[in-house]
Amino acid sequence: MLKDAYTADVTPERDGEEVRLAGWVHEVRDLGGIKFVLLRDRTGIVQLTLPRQKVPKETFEKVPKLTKESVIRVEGIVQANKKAPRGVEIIPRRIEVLSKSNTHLPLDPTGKVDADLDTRLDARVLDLRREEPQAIFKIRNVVTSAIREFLEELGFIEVHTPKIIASATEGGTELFPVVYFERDAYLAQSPQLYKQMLMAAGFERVYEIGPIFRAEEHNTRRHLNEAISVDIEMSFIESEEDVMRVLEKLLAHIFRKVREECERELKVLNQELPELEVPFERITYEEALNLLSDHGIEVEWGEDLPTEAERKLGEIFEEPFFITEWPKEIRPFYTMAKDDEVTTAFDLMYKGLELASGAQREHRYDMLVRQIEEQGLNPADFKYYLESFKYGMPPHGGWGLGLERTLMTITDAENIREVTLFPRDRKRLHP
Ligand code: AMO
Repeated sequence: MLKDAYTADVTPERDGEEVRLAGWVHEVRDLGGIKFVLLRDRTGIVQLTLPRQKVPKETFEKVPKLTKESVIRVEGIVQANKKAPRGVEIIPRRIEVLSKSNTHLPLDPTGKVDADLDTRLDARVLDLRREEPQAIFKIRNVVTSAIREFLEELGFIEVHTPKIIASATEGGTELFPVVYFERDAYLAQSPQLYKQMLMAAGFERVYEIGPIFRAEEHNTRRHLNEAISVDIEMSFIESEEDVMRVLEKLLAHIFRKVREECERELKVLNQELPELEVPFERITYEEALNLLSDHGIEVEWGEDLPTEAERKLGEIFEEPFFITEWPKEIRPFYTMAKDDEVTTAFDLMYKGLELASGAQREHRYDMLVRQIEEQGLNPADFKYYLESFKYGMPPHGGWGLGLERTLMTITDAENIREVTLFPRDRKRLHP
């Protein structure tokens, strides 16, 4: 390795020790007889101090030629110094330039010069060097680890289902067509049909953390055209309550893990995470409409909740909550109905965002075919899916949780693009 320590490992207690560090030139300050370089790596920043008398001439003379954001490697001695940032500095013996940066930067990664989101996303690689995005993506990693840990403890196994598919699952309008040899194919909007087929295959409990593709035409702050969804499917449930309980406990577990493991990152983002108490409150769709009406927002029965309504509910409920018993006409064909009007479908809401939706599924073949037809779809298009219901399909249910939306609530990001490395939206296919 070219280095044996991170900048965060350099502490006053290591006074006198020799270290080898490497990273980016954050800043250079040249005061003539004494020069300073701030060296940044993924753990933070340390000051290199070069008094003319104390460092080799060749090293001293290299400093004025260092360009910001160049990658350098440093060998030097740790020196405790109360006046230095964090009370410690490095007196370098050797500085080696591993990769010189152009002097004209499209974006200032020190964050001192404000840039709008579009400029930042255009120069995303430089933007990601900033402390805040670094914190966000470390948290994102802790979140996915927490999900795997929690679900596997409950006996779920991770699966990977196809992302090139032949038929729509969440309604036909949001599909991305792809050229698949001589046939029509699409990018998967959801692992829905496959996770259900795995219930017929006897897996009983599966989860997937994978991409979903939605040809949403509108640019909003909470939609992407490619997002990551955390999906589960679970057999032998008595009702949708069984999968809702998994979901609420998972969210509480995620928050706990991030609180425990991301103290530094939360501080960088200026966030404090609450302890989420389970069970979350549950209100029916009808109760939600009444509540909204009391607050001056009228939504007609059978309509999806508009953004404004979701936001209002986010003001009324401080904690995450479920909306249950959604009307039949606005839920997908695979949802099990409760009666002629409402279904077992639920949404998990928090901070004005829909984080997840799920339901118990219709596992009875004849009923399922009827529901496909009622939605104006052709059962023949679902031949292989439907086949799996003919030879023993247990009662089952599940949900899909948006990973980016979950991260928005944890990091308080105003825009979903902030929590996505290289977001895909209507206008953005690069970088
Ligand atoms: P749904 O379509 O509600 O349900 O998607 C599940 C969750 O995925 C997230 N999500 C998105 N995030 C960002 N950008 C998007 N364009 C986007 N679309 C969806 C949301 C949403 O709550 N098959 C069902 C799930 C199930 O019943 O198991 C489904 O896909 O957080």
